Amino acid sequence: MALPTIETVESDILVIGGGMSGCGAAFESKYWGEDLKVVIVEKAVIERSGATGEGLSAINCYMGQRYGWNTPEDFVQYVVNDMMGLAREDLVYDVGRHVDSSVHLLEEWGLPIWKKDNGEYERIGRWQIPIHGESLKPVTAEPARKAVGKENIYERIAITHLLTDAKDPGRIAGAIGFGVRENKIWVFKSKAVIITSGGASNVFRPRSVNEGIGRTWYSVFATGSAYGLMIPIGTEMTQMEHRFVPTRFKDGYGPVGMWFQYFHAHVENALGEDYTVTRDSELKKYEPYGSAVPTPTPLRNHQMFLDIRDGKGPMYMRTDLAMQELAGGDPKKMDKVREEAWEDFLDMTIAQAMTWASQNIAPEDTPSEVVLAEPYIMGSHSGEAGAWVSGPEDLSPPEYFWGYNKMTTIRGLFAAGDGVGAAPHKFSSGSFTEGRLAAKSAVRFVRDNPEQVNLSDAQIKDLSNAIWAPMDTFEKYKGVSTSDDVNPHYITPKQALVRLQKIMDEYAGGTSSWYTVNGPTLERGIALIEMLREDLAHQGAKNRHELLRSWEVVHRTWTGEAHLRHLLHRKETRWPGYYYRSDYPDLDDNNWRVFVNSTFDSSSNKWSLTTKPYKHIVT
Ligand code: SFD
Ligand code: AMP
Repeated sequence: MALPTIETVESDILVIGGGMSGCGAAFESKYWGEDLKVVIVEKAVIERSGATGEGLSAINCYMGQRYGWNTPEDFVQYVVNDMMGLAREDLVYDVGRHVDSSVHLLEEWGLPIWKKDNGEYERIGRWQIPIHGESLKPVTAEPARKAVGKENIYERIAITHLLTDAKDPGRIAGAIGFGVRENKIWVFKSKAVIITSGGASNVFRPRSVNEGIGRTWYSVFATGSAYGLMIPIGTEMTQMEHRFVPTRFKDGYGPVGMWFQYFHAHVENALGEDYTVTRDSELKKYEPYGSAVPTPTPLRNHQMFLDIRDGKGPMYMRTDLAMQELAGGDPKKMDKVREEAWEDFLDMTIAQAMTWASQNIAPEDTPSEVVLAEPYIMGSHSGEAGAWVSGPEDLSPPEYFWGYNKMTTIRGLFAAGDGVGAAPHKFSSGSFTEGRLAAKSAVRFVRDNPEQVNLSDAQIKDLSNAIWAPMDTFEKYKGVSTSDDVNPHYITPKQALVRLQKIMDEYAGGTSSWYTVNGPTLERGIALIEMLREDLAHQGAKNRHELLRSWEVVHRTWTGEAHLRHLLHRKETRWPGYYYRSDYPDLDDNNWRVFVNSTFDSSSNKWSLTTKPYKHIVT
């Protein structure tokens, strides 16, 4: 098959991914850099792309400084505790001090936020406010589209690789990808790049199998691209061993935060016991984090995990008791509570509402099962995997600062949202905020470094061939066997994905191995994933849709490999409830209250892992 045509777009700032952080980055780039050419490239359509495309029912990161609810300092303390002692205080503070104004901006643009009679925002928990959020994404995308101009938005183009400068591999020069609706390779040449292409679902085998394949908690379109793009060019990554294991309503993956905090429900095991009560003493093993309020997310999971391991399941969220208590016997009040209960899922996770309907669950009468889900690799929710970025100049010590806030270790490459490591609990609002902060910094970078970047024709030709190879491979060999899916010359993207998920599930502590790993298991997993990485060059794609899937699995595999290698490096169990190292079962603050960082060197095909100090900055 002939190689498609190649089209080149030049810009000052290129934003890869038009999700929450990408829209923030695009909007803010034009605010500070009115005269600059800012381009967004997105594999879908920014109106509905990314993790918030389906909508959300809450803004989970809001300080409420104008009401005196919390300060950014409180936020840092909360986040560090929730991460069992490990988060970059400078980065977390930076989000905390700017996030409220971002939320107010979203409201000004049309986001309906629940209000009390006195006009104050309603609250769910300490940091969370409820929204009628089905349209959060269109509300966020429209100002970004207006700011950069529709001629600068390149949608339905999947980025497969970042491009470094032909004369300086330590400097970014753009990105390359392909059109998912037309036979075209796209080259984006840019002086600065902001990578906002999201976290990773489906790296681990999900609990949903054939009956509901594709159903996961985090967006199935979150394919680890932020990591899979940054790692191969040698960007330093941090905390890639970290994962988020969400407690979720069973089978529909409905989130639980609203239920625990707003409806004040609790979970009971089959014996009617509440693990937060019966397993209270377990927390003492993990001081000083065990006594933090609220109990850190992994430890809440850990308490439930012990019940499940001891055969005390199923676990039920007592939605019935909570709703009846809130309604207090008043049918009118119950109507309101029922409406809120269903809206929580209809705004955000429609599949959970469908699961309830199909299983005859009326939440005011029927308790609803919850489980621990498969792990997700991400940097914006209760997970902290991502790039090691420079912090803000007014806060960061020299170890955390190299010139431009949110710049990675590749000059001119900035990150935000799920792409930034060691800065969790940003959620939608914080990711949007971090995108804005990265953009402000990228504008300054472009002003300080106005010279043109250099692309190599040879590199573009090689990458174009590699991008299109799965289509060529399929065309060449498709008649060799009677079934397109069974062929000695290629593997399909779906087969590659299933193989990745099997490796991760069995060797990297997924659900079937009870989130448990040890050194030899991880080493075996690394050996298998190295072979998978080689085999991924032999994928066959029937059409452009499968071509997209084949590159998504490449990005997911980089994410999985980094996860395995980081898990092996950290010789302790810091986050019980997220994962357990059976050979190092304890939390070891003396030796391991440090960040684990890695870089990959493509010329030698070798990874190196190091640690970076944890610095206490905010008091
Ligand atoms: O209840 C390429 N999130 C919640 N945040 C909240 O504030 N409140 C909630 O209620 C939240 N909950 C929740 C959440 C997410 C999901 C899926 C559910 C429930 C069901 C988390 C936030 O959504 C999340 O933190 C942010 O969206 C993260 O922002 P960002 O910008 O890091 O990622 P993105 O929005 O997914 O955007 C990524 C974009 O990149 C595109 N992309 N484009 C080109 N080429 C490639 N190769 C690309 N790869 C990806 C994507 O299409 C996307 O547009 S609750 O559970 O807590
Ligand atoms: P979730 O719905 O689980 O994604 O959580 C939404 C928000 O509520 C996040 O900020 C969580 O950290 C928080 N959260 C969830 N469950 C609890 C809980 N039991 N106690 C305190 N915070 C919680």
